[in-house]
Amino acid sequence: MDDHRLTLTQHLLREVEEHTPGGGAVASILAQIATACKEIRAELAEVGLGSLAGMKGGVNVQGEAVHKLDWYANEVFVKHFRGSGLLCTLISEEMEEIYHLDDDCPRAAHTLCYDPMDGSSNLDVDGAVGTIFSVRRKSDGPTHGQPEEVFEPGTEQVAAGYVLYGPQCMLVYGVGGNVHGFTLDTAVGEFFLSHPNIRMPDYGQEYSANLSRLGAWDPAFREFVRRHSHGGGADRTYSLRYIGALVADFHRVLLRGGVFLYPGDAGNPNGKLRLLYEAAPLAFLAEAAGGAASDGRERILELVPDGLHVRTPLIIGSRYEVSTIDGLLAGTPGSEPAFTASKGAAP
Ligand code: FDP
Repeated sequence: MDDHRLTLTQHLLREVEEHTPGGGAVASILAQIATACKEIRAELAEVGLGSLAGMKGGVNVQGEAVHKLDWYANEVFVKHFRGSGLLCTLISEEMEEIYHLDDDCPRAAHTLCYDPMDGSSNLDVDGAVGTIFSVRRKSDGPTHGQPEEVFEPGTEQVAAGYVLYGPQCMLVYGVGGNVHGFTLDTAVGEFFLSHPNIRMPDYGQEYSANLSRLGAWDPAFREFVRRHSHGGGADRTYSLRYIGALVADFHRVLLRGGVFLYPGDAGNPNGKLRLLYEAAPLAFLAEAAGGAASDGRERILELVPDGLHVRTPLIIGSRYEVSTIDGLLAGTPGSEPAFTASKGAAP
């Protein structure tokens, strides 16, 4: 029996160094992220009993209430990268400004955009939460050290991924057009390869959205939900699954297919989710796994941010569902059948 288990570190050395320009540095960054996330996971396991339960007080740059763990997780990232020589710049949901690691910059060639604690409203109910990350090359041009350094499309990301703190702790990363998943063995304290070469199904059976906002959405989204609910007339009906933590909802879509959507609405034309450290990294993974991500008009990966914390509508998941919704938004619902899923005719 072959009981050899590939560790994340072994995998990074093999995959990232081989397939990514600057691979050694990128592999080291991803390994350091994994270490930071193991520390965060350990704290999460204790949080009900410890001093980090509850709200910190105050609001973040998004005007959202800050949980103590939002703040803690951000500090863990800063601590793990300061002095590492791996990153020049950090851009976090929890920091209004770009954060420079000046002493590291001469050696470092990359910038990290991250959401250290995604879905933190789940923390008080022992629900799943996550961390999202995106690695870009630092600019050596005139924008170096300025926020404009990351005002580039998501196609410029060299690696992206997330950690899901659920019943199991999973790390999923993508580089060079491949996506791989790892599960933490808590007894050993190491991530082991559990989901090699993840491919998102061409279509699924579930959709994920905060339906309480349905009345304020573009009618095209309402039409998708109406048609694909039981009795709606479409050949395919979907079940609704909504965890309320983007990482957890996306993870399900990545493995099982279907679609997650967080549209804009009249009061929030760009929706809620942030481009640089939520939508773009997950779009990078979705496309690498054979899925798609759009804002309803354009690929998420082609959107160019004009601020560190800009938001974007997000439709992400299997190609069939994303193209169906894009078709409804464009007023060309007849375009749906034009997409033929490779696993057989899209129903
Ligand atoms: P949270 O505010 O709890 O951090 O990005 C933030 C996020 O969660 C996502 O993880 C989640 O998908 C979304 O907001 C949930 O928003 P709604 O409460 O509007 O459904």
